Amino acid sequence: MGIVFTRLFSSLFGNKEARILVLGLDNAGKTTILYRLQMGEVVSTIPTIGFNVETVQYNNIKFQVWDLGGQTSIRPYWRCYFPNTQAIIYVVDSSDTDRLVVAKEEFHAILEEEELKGAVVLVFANKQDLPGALDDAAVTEALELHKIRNRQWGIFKTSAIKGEGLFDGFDWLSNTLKSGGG
Ligand SMILES: Nc1nc2c(ncn2[C@@H]2O[C@H](COP(=O)(O)OP(=O)(O)OP(=O)(O)O)[C@@H](O)[C@H]2O)c(=O)[nH]1
Ligand SMILES: [Mg+2]
Repeated sequence: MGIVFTRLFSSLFGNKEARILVLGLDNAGKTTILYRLQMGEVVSTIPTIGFNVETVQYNNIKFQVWDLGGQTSIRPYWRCYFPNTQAIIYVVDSSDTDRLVVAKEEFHAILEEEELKGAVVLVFANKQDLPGALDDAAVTEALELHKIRNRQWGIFKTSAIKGEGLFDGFDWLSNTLKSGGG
């Protein structure tokens, strides 16, 4: 199909494409979430050196999901992936309370980035199945989400291992993107 016809076809049926970055500290559960979304299964992961990218079709949106490694030495490379991003999914290990301050600092550094000014932000308070995990209200406070200005954001409690909360987050994200966010 020619490009014009493809575009017309897509707009008639509400198909939209979105480029999503999944960011967060190492061990937060980013890769587990990516494959849970894509395959509906828990896969055993190793720390990501570089990135994984998969396409996830959900709610008439074709999400191109980029999962980047979160280790300290790799974080400076996140910015190479910033251009043309419609949404960021920021994943937090809600049980790793010792590193929430670092998670907050990395998060607010991302929000400052010029190239990500228009991106919608979805936070996953992950690992809710673990004892001592902070709930969404506590993670909201720890990440200082209320300081966010001029941007649509949402937070959802998830357990990637149990498959809970991920699609609630994606519902919110697809509705937000369809209504013009990102
Ligand atoms: N209990 C529990 N463990 C989880 C959950 N999500 C991920 N994990 C585990 O946390 C560990 C790290 O998960 P990954 O998905 O590899 O983490 P990552 O954020 O991709 O880490 P990097 O690639 O190093 O940035 C693995 O042992 C996962 O099985 C969850 O919701 N609950
Ligand atoms: Mg990973």
